[in-house]
Amino acid sequence: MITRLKTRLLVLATVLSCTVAGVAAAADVKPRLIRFGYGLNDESVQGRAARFLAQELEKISGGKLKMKTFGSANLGSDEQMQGALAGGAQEMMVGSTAPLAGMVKEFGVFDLPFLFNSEKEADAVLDGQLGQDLLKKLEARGLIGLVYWENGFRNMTNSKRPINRAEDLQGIKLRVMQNQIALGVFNTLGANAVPMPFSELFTALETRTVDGQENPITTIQSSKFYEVQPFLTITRHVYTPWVVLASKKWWDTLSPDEQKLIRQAAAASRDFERKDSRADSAKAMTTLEQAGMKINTVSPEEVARMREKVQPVVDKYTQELGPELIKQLNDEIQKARN
Ligand code: TK8
Repeated sequence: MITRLKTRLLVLATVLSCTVAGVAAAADVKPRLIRFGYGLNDESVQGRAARFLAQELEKISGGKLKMKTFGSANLGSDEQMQGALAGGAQEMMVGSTAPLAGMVKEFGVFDLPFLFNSEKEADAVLDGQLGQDLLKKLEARGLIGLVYWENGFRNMTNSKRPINRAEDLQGIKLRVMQNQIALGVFNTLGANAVPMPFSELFTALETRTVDGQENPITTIQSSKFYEVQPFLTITRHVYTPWVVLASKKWWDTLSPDEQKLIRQAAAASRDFERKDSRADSAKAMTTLEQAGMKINTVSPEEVARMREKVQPVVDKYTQELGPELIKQLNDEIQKARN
């Protein structure tokens, strides 16, 4: 009797521990602590998705893969973190594609203005052949590109005047991301473009070191740019993706089971983040209006004029990035559009 009960208990205990630890128990997964850095604050879309990723990873690894998230560029700007990952000093991060173009120039395709018309087109290209090929190119630079999150369509804010026409940008010192194409585009439109890491931006706007900047609505709201920027102009001039990255040096020390769990959690975070970003964008617009920002939208005719103005920059970088790549890009967009 007693022995039977003991056996039963033993069986029960084994079943329980397997279920609790899930896949991770059987698989080759060691306890690890992963540092994950990002540039925006904890209340941003980025912050919420980082917490989601950490929770998801901990859950599916049975508590073994723990992620500590560091927002507000506490581990450094996008560029600094890219360097830390490549050198193996930090495990993971999420950041914009624009500064990545310094490592793999082809990421510059996402800095070409007025490319995508909708989030759907962006998703198709990012999750399709071109987007995935670009992620693979990162390996030679010491980075593993996992998934794309949405940063989003960018709009302009400034402290001087509403932008109705490109000419209104004359004399405006406009902070741009650290990227050659962005610099060329905004100087050609007539602004005085100033490249600067995001981590220095709020202070630069507050002290009037620069007059304006451009970012998605979600960021303008979460980073409280409305406190120092009275004018918001809806231009949707470019769509910037964020990329979730891992250090290749570190990645190569992981077991295939561990890599699989991280890829799985990253994919779940992508779906969560895109949905959250799109819902947040609509809400953020209302918040910005209530905060007293003066909001205008550039007319489709003016967008067409701006497009024409920046065409020489697009032509220049089409040559530099490779006309075949740009053709593939336009074909994939066209396919998503139809
Ligand atoms: C945050 C940045 C930000 C980007 C920028 O680290 O720099 O303006 O849009 O999201 O990556």
